[in-house]
This record gives sequence, C-alpha cells and structure tokens, in this order.
Amino acid sequence: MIKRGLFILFEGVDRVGKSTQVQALTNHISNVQKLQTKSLRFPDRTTPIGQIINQYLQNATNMDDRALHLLFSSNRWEARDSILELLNNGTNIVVDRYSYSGVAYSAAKGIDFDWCYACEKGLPKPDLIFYLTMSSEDATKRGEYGGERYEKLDFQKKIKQIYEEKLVDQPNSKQTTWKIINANRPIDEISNEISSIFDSEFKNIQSSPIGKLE
Ligand code: Z5A
Ligand code: MG
Repeated sequence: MIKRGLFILFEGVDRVGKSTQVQALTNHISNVQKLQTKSLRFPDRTTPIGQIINQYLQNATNMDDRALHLLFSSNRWEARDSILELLNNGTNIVVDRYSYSGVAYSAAKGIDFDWCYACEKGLPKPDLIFYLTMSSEDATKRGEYGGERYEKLDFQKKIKQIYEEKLVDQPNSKQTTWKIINANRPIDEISNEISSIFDSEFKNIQSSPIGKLE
C-alpha cells in the first residue's frame, strides 16, 4: 500500500527565509530520504486568479481588502484537488505560505479575524508547520526588502503580532503541530534543525489521515 505524503508548511512574515528553507527541506526529503516530494507556493501566481493577485502585490492595481482576501483564499481552493491528489499518491508537499498568511496579512489590515479565517475552513490541513521568526527590524535588513506592497516595518510588526498571539499553537489550529524556529541564524543551522525534525516525525504522521482546517 502507498503511504500518503506529508503536507509540510512554512509560515512567517516577509524575509524570514521561508523560500530558502522550503528549497532546503525539499532537497533533503528527495535527496537524503529518497522520498517523492514537490514544493508549492501561495499565492500561486501562475493561475488567472494568481495573476490578479500578482498585479496587486506589485502595486499595479488597487482592490478592496476583502475582495483581495477572497482571491487569496480562492487561489488555495483552486489548488485543493491537486494537493489531495499529490498527498494520496504518496508525494510529500513542502508549501511556502498558506491559510495562516492569508489570515495574518488581512487581519493586520483591520479585517475581523474570524471573518478572515472562515473561508479557509475545509481546506486540507498541514501536518507540520514550521513558523520562522526573528525581529522585524532584522528581517527588514535582508536582501531585496522593500519592493512589494506590504514591505513596511510597522505593518510587518502587526502581522507578526497576529501570527504569534492568534495563530501559532492556538485552538483554531488544533491537531496541527507548529514548530517555532529561530530564523536569525546561519541558513545551514536552521535547515539542519528542520531536517532532523522532519526525520523524527514523518513516520508517525504518515499513518494519520489527512485533516481539514476547522
Ligand atoms: N499574502 C497575503 O496577503 N495573503 C495570502 O493568503 C498569502 C500571501 C498566501 C507575497 O508573498 C505576499 O503575499 C506576501 C504575503 C502576501 N507579502 N508581501 N510582501 P511571497 O511569499 O511571494 O513573498 P516573497 O517574495 O517570497 O518574500 P518572502 O516570503 O517575504 O521572503 P522569504 O521567503 O521568507 O525569505 P527568502 O526569500 O528565503 O529570503 C529573503 C532574503 O534573505 C534572501 O536574500 C535570502 O538569501 C536571505 N536569507 C534567507 N535566510 C537567511 C538567513 N538564515 N540568514 C541570512 N540571510 C538569509
Ligand atoms: Mg518567499
């Protein structure tokens, strides 16, 4: 019988190193563990919905904040079937941002938290979430910071507060394991820690059913 794949998610504010660590863990799972794996990212800017989101993020268009929130959510719903197919076929997926980014960024604009979370309910639930965290001041010093719409220090601090007070390890994320990772260290030190967490947990998770966000 094929063992199902794991849904591993990376979350955190801008520039904490999510994409760098997604790449490192994907390499580890395929090259060291020799398991089938694929990386995904949200927003998926390649779909028609993703292209509208991309124009907004690059400051090319303006949009109502709630309309934008629903587009980010739709961009996950349109990926739902392919996510489930990958997991059921035994492919591990390593995902760069998901529902928690959606809620944190929209709630930081002042939109009601529960309203933001409601449209995520029912999506496939991540098995393991690596939450990368460091001071917002240090994150803003990293490469290419400042280009996109949300890359302002005060806003980044609000997003971090919502993650840490309302999302990480909270009841609305029950049955999902959050791992809090200090992101202000050398890249290899972080990826070694993440790989060893994966190695010690993946066999247990494989035997549990795929969950839904609730
Ligand atoms: N958004 C939303 O509002 N609602 C939603 O539902 C979703 C997203 C899903 C696009 O995201 C925007 O969409 C985002 C949230 C919002 N807000 N903004 N702006 P994105 O994921 O496409 O953004 P990105 O362009 O990939 O940037 P990022 O995610 O903020 O960066 P990162 O992936 O965390 O970091 P990185 O690219 O791996 O590293 C950044 C730089 O730091 C780079 O030069 C690295 O070489 C360097 N780096 C990485 N790790 C280290 C360490 N350990 N030490 C030193 N330097 C490092
Ligand atoms: Mg990234």
